[in-house]
Amino acid sequence: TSPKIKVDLDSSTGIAVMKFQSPPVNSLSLDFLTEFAISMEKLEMDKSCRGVILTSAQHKVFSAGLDIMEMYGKSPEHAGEFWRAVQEMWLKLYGSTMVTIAAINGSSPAGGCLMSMSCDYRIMADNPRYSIGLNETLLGIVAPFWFKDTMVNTVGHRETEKALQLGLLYSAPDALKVGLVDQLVPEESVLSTATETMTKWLAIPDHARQISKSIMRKPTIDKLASSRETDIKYFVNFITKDSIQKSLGMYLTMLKKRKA
Ligand code: CO8
Repeated sequence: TSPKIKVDLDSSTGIAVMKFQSPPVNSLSLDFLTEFAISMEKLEMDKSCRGVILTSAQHKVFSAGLDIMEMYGKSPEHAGEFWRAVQEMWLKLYGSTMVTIAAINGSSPAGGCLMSMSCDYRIMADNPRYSIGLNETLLGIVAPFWFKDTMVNTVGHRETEKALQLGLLYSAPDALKVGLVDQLVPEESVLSTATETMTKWLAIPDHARQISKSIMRKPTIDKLASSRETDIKYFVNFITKDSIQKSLGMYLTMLKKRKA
């Protein structure tokens, strides 16, 4: 199978670009998440790499979030394996010692928003048609505590409280207003701006920046790291409920219909 993520490391600058190329919408399947974790691990261990830019090769979509097909009509064993991979993605990204920048060149709902928020800095294309947010409640499912924690750490408690209950998807301009993204630029400049920003972040002494990042993020990471099995059990129990499967089924039908 062809790679779902293209990794280009420029060892002269220390900047790697991870380009998601899993058509049509870069949904986070088990295969995608596994590849992501392996790529992150390789870059983390590579002394010549100090920063990673995440971006999409797809037109209009950064990532559609978790692959709903991995949660629909699957066995508890599969659901558990999938959820472990989702945890792994977040632990590796939120806890990375490298500088991470999301170059959000399209819509970024749910798991896509989580990935973006897990980076150190977010640059989004200034297209009002692109949206980003944790819209889980719209699917009748619930964003887990560590999704919530990541959003609280990004935009604060009050905004998160509203956003999670309403399943808010913010247009790019609204996302900038609430601080969900740091900067909007024309679509064609998203990647070049990310590279320029990365250069500034890399000018800071690594050890001092890394420790500062860890001071900010470690308590949030430890909460999940110390309760992974409980979190997996909770997810599997939740997602395999008939009522939740029914909600997901209805949402999938709506997705397909909307297209026609
Ligand atoms: N998973 C699987 N398939 C998807 C997904 C997805 N997340 N998103 C889109 N698709 C499929 C569509 O059904 C469609 O399939 P087909 O071609 O067979 O009809 C195809 O991808 C293309 O989609 P669109 O035609 O909709 O493409 P657009 O470019 O018009 O729109 C969007 C792109 C904006 C990304 C749109 O597809 C969209 O809104 N997708 C849904 C996004 C979403 O709601 N994701 C939520 C996933 S849940 C999650 O990430 C966290 C869950 C936490 C679980 C906690 C439980 C305890």
